[in-house]
Amino acid sequence: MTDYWESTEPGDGRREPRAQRRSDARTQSLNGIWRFRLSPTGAGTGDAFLGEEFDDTGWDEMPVPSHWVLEPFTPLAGGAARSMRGTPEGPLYTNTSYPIPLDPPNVGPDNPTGDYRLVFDGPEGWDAAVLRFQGVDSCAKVWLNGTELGWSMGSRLPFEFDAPLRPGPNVLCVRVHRWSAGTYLEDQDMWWLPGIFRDVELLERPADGIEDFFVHADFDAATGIGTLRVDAWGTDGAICARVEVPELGVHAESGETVTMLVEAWSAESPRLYTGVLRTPGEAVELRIGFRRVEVRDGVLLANGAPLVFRGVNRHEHHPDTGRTLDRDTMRQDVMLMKQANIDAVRTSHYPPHPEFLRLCDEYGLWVVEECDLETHGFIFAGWEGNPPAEPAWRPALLDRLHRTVERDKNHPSVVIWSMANESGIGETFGTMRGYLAERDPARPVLYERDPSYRDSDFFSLMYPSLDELDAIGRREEPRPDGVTGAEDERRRGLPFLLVEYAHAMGNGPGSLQDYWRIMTAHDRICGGFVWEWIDHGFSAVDEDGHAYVMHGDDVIGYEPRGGRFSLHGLVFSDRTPTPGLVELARAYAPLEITIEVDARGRATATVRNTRHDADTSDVVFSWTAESDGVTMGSGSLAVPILDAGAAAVVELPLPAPLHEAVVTVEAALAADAAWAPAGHVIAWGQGLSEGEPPSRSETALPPVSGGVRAAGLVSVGSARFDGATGRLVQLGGIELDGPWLDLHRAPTENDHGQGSLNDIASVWAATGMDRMLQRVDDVSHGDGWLRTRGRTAPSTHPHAVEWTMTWRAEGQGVLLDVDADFVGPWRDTPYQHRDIWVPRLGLLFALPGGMDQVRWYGRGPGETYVDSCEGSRTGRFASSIDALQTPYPVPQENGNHVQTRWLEIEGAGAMRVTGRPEFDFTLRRWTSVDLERASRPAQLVDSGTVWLNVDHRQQGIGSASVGPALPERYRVPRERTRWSVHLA
Ligand code: IPT
Repeated sequence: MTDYWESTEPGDGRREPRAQRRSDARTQSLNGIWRFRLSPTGAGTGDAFLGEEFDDTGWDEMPVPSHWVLEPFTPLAGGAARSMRGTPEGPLYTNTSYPIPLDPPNVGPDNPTGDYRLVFDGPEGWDAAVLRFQGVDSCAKVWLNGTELGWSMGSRLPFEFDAPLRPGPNVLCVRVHRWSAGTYLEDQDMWWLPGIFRDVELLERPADGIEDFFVHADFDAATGIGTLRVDAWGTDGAICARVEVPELGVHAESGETVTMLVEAWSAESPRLYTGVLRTPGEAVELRIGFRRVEVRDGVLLANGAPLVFRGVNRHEHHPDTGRTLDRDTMRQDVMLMKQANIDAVRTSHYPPHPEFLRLCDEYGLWVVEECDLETHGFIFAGWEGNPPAEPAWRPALLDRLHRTVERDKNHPSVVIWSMANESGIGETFGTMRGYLAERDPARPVLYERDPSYRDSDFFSLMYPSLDELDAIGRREEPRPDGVTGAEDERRRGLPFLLVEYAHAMGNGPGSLQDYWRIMTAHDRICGGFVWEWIDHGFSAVDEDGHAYVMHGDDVIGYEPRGGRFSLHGLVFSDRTPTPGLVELARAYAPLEITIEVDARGRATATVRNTRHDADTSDVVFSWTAESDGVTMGSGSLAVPILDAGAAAVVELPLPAPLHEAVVTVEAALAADAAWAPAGHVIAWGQGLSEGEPPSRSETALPPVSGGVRAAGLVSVGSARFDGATGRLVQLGGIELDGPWLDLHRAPTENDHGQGSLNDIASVWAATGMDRMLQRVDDVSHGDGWLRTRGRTAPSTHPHAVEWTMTWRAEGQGVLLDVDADFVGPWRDTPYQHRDIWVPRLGLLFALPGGMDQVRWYGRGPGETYVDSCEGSRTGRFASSIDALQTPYPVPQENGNHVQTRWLEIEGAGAMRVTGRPEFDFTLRRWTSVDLERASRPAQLVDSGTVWLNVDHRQQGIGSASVGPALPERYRVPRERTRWSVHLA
């Protein structure tokens, strides 16, 4: 006989799935400290623990809810209680592969199994009770007072049993298997975290209670009429219950349809009407949001208006408790999202804790709710035996969908059901789709992975390039392989939903604005969901007491590991926003503000309301004008109230006339909102007036001579050079060294590509970009000038950059002109099949370690890259050098600033770099090579020198760890380049 945990059946003995609710029926939480014992095989501790007399005092204690792999307890081998983190017994992270041999539905005898035991006093005076588990990973069998109630799989889904309680002490026993047949359906890219990780509760079931209910609340945008029908069921089928919504004057019966004028629900205007559904035995809270979501003429509409999701994918994660989240943490996610102008969430890749959806209803987020289903790892079997294609698995797949839909059907925020993530193709999707069409025809259905899209109301892809997305928007995408003409034609008529885009792993993603511009340019595209919201890292401390963030590669002695792919969020594991979230907030801004400043210093602002439905009555506007970062004027700005989609042009009362002015208009919340205080900036725009190009003095220099080298120091204005090497050694009062022509950066996660695909970092390593040697061929100088000519190249290879640096005294300092050319057979090498480009083209200086403060004028205050800078303003900023570093948990290139006009560095003396016209800079206390070598932040130590990179250009950050290669326009082209910079 097969063991139940290796059965393709979803469970046994459970009650029918039904709606989550708040009701006046009593509840008793069984959360708390339980007794726990881990065993190495599926047999657990045997049957003894079921006995009432069993003495469990020698067992471990385990909080419920929690994942046992994250809590301290006695290891299988014995010894003192400790956490399993970092060992193969602890949390394991895989991306696509299964952590067990692919032999469905078997998982093998080695199956860590936790026996849980709780003795509790039963409630008094209840008619009947239900025992509910909100989530157990991955399979649980349950006994009450020695009697088996049943078992269940489906980790992120609730299950319930009738619970024959008795007065006084009751004994609840739960056996939880780490691996089960359900594991084959749960191959989401995340940590494998077993345990009773969501709430356990007793629910009173009053006689004449409401077993289940379904709120149908439609909204007709043309008339403003809401249509309400609440269906109700008791244990024996449909029942008659009272529907009371006092605010709407509704006093109706279940099953009855009533209509009235209402305000619609939307993410921007989350209007909820509170009511009660009542039988003699029970009163259930109703939170009704009227809205209609539909696909019409290939466009997704909500309440009659096109819906474009400003979305993110959200996993549940906490750096200490894994997927056990408290309400405050869920609320924090919602607040942070709303503050960053995010209006939609895909619950990748499973139903979240039900409280999260309640918050989405209340605060306003559109939700694409995904069923707990992913069979990604069948890719390693060529999709042979993929569960959606195997009839034996059909009940299990349907069970998961039923439990998703039945639990969450009453949430207005849930607007789309997603049947699965990355689960190949199979007939069962048709069955699932059929169930949805019948049970809940009011919500469109998504499934991304089947190229025929026959069971989906959306055409959808992950990680297309900008060009591919644009072609899709124009409905000109190529026909995919393996689909029929009819399927292709149907698909072309569907709206396009970008289910995942922009890979926020490490320092990334780039191109958020580019994607958003394409998404909003075409009706067909109903928005997208960034991958993803949060890094999945665990808090950890190394042997030396340094805190670090544990990722998939930190599990020692275990394969396969998904490695650092566990860290790809817009917020770090502790929910600190990354620079990527700053950029996204601007891309998703609900108002578009563009400013034009003409030559006479007159400025106008065009404000366009790009919200879905809300007007701008909640917003106040203000303006500021700055010249070289100094405020010249500011004030509030009267902008008429704009309906969604409307625009206005207003003139700005600038003080006249301004030279090189930056004019900023901000839109901020006029009053406190539920999700942000008054004054929170939701959108801004900037305009720049053109200044005069800086004048430059040209001294005629003699042509480059051969081999002249001076001894000792050579002065040019306030600068002094080593006559032999031509290197700058003194500037004003400070001693420094350099510049070296620098082509290298510490690769970002995205530079590493995915596998061998788009792995530009290994091309850089092969081309020796990190070990360039600088040779000086010639130094010549005269009155007020010095010129150095040289060649920068790695050992081994024939390719090089030849350059000339010419210095002239100018003003208080020196003007440097650089002329650099790529020479040699950059392609005639063993790696010629790869496209080679360089990460940066610029100059590296070594400054005294005593430098510590910076001021600059350019983009800021956070880090910026050429493909991720529109979320940062142009202005004057100040920081310490230490605060310029973004603490990515895996060290990599960070802290760049594009479009810098000038930079002042202070500490051990002062230095100023002025762009002609602009440059990129980074400043750090370690080198790029140190940054590349470090695997944890604590390994980055002060080298005693401050390293300043002044780049003509650094390449963008992109999304290549999963997405397309970096678009060409964000690369650093390998071509002859001339640029200038002034140092003083
Ligand atoms: C895609 C997955 O759906 C998501 O869970 C995550 O793994 C992401 O990739 C990468 O971080 S699937 C991939 C094959 C594009």
